[in-house]
Amino acid sequence: MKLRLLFLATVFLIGLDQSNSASKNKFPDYFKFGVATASYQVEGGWDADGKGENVWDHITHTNPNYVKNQDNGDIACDSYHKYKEDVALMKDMGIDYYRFSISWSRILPYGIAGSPLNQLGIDHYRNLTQELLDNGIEPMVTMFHWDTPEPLQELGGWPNPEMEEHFVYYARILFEQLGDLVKMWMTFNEAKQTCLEGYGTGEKAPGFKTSGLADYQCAHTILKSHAKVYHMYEEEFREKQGGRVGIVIDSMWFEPGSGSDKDVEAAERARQFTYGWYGNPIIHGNYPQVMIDRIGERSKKQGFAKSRLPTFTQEEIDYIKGTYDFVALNTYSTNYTAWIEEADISDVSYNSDLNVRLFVDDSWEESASTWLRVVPWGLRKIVNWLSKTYNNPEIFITENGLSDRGGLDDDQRIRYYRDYLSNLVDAIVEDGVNVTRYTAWSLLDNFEWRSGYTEKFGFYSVDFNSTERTRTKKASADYYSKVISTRCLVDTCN
Ligand code: PNW
Repeated sequence: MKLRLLFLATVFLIGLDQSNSASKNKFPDYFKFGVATASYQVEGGWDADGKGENVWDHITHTNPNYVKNQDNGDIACDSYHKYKEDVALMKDMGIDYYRFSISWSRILPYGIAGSPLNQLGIDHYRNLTQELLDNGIEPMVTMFHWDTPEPLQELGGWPNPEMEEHFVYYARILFEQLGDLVKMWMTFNEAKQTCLEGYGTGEKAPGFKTSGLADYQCAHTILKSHAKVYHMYEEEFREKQGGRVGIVIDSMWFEPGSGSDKDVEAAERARQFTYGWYGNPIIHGNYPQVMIDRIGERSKKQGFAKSRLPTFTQEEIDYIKGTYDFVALNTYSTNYTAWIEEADISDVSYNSDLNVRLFVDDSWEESASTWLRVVPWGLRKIVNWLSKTYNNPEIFITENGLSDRGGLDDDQRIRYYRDYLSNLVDAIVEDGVNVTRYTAWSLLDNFEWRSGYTEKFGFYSVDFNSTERTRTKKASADYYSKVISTRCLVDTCN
């Protein structure tokens, strides 16, 4: 009984503390707020107007149990047809920019360099972009958000270095066909998820499990493809179009599980194996030294004649280094890290190369996603780390948000945004970190990959049982609108 009272009192105090915890700092005038979606998760129209098949179409059609409830993105939110309504919802919220992705298979149904262009696909994205501009919303485009054209997967997908040629061909079409309207480009969304989950753990399409090999090959191709597209824009388009190009990298914040040197080392190693795997080559020219050393040593002991981590030549290092106009981060949560004894040498995998135990504090509030605990202070720490590690670059938060099981009175989401944004504004105003954009995931409840439609991230709920895919506003949409219009989290800001 006593314990129970203590518990209730603590919950009350924490609750009280949280309700007063929103920072009084104000977001600077230049700061912009957006929302994000991705093609396969919202568009539907999976074979509409000549679109080709991609790896998510393929896996959900050939292996329906891959996704919870046998859900798929065939219709999703039907945004392919309802894009004008989506734009109206954003306008109503006062959103500054919309981060969406382009479906490669709509533009090039065969995916392959030199294959026929599907004009109706181009028309769709020109219409969407024009609709955004007409409503005062800036388009921010991701070229690739995990939906590899199936014919390219059948040639091996991202571990195959030839993907570079195909991706560059596709990217050129986008610059040529949309570059007059789009000024903000991101080549890849979360290459770590594409590579580690798509080819390492099998958690995402195409579902291969060759960790410690194919995942590193995949990353290598993606990094080279990104660099080539960046240089192509620089040399052939930038002068005329005046846009900016970057890559989106995802990472949790990794906090040492104790103050011991070893746990501190484990945390930094986890950061380098996550953000650094992609960020280090693009910003500093090469993989993080800790990856080169550890994967090199383990490969040697395992009898490989060369490291399983591919190497960049000096020429490639010089070419990749600096291929960004901003640093973009998707982040949702935090893990603690602990140092552990070296993994058995016979184990070939990314996880053994990293060799860190990750865990959470059971008291951290849960969401509908197992990997997503609510840890607002992690956001302040990770942007400080980025700023310090990469020489104070301009940073965009390109995704951040919370999943629940549904409902229009989504208090938990409101608290999530308030507390994460509170930490973000303090990082900007008090710590001097140069974050200029914040993007909420997501505009709509949508297809959450392996979890299908069971985990909801949207400001608007979508009725997936109705052919109309009716959208209904949640309380969090009004909250976010108010933050955007006031640039502050409480009624009285400094
Ligand atoms: C992102 N993690 O993925 C994706 O870009 C979105 O497509 C997705 O819907 C959204 O987050 C929510 O899941 C991530 O475990 C998934 O740290 C998991 C992690 C990070 C990003």
